[in-house]
Amino acid sequence: MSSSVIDFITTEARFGAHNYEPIGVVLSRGEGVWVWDTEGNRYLDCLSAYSAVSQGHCHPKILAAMVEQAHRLTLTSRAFHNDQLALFYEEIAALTGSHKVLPMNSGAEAVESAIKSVRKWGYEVKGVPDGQAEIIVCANNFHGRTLGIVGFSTDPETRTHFGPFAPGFKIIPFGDAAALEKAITPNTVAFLVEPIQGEAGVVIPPAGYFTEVRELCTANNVMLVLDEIQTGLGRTGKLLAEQHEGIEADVTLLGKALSGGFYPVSAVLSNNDVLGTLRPGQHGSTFGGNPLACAVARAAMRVLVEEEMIENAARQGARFLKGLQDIRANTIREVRGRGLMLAVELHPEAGRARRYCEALQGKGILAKDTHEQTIRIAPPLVITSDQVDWALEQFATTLTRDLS
Ligand code: IF1
Repeated sequence: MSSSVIDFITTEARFGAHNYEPIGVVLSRGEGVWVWDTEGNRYLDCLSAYSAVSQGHCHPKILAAMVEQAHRLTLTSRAFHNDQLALFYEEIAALTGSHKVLPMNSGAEAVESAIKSVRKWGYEVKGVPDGQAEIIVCANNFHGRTLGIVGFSTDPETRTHFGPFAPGFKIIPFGDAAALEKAITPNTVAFLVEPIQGEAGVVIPPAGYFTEVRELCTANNVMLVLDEIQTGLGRTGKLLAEQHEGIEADVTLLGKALSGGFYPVSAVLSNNDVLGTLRPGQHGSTFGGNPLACAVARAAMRVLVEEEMIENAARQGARFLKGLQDIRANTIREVRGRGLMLAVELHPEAGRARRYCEALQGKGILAKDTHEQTIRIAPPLVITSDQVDWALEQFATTLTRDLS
């Protein structure tokens, strides 16, 4: 490593809270699927900033929209109207088939806003006694890092020594509809779940699970809240992951790629009166729904559709998944994926996934490990067949080595 790279890393270590353990690379430029480090080395980005850069790094049309808006008006607060918010509402509602939209900033803020809204709906519409609303979530969930959210995490890393936590959450196994049926009570207001568990290592539920979940929620007047912050906007080869299951959520959460990686933009989408329960002064945010965020998100949604990135994610995801499945390596326990949301789980005796990610870096691939044994693979949705084939060669040569 050159001295300048070491300077960046040591300076980060000197001043920064040590809440991440980044791979030893200092990035300075991105374009499409590629990123370059400060020494000019090029990498294929197989993380896409955890699916926030699905449209590819520095997409020129999103950039142009951001620059144009930034010259005109960036932030007004919601004390006044602006000329971008209504257009954002119309376009995201049309794209997702939603009727009501609550614009927020981070994904966690969208999750927290959804929790507040479904509780309020529970008390004011469903008739749950005040303070007794219950929300069911799944083990191994990941919905963000706020205190409310980590309070119902089952991962010790994300919750230890952050308590005390808010009550009102029940945890059931992911993929088990019978467990959901058993957990529902008259005070249950919602079931909050990821269509595919991302941080857990791209865990895909059994076929038919969400059909049963949808029926159970409908039958018990429980709001189905799908956290599509990572799975949404084309990542799994459809606009929303729920479409693979042929169901519709009552509340859908979007974030990350909603801005193409240019700006924190998230949204709570509702197909019923959940968001209708919010009255002026009962919820808000300084930056939520600001004109710059809306202009960026409008461009991010537009290019996703106009450049057929969702269809490409389905095509290239199938190619990538088959290529990974064809790798004959004793290190691989399981390959999982839907669209371009993929993962390779290693056998424990193969050693930590981190070691393989470091070896992949040497082959020009940036990928991230999760939970010790799994390598997540999520390139931008603009990846081409040639780039998939090249990436597969790097994975094959790396995964057939024993780095235990
Ligand atoms: C970190 C994980 C991924 C998310 C889902 C809500 C949020 C996220 C399904 C919150 C955010 C990010 C957070 C980031 C790393 C990354 C992550 F590894 F942490 F779990 F993607 F899997 N719902 N995920 O995936 O959105 O508030 O971050 O905008 O915290 O390290 P956010």
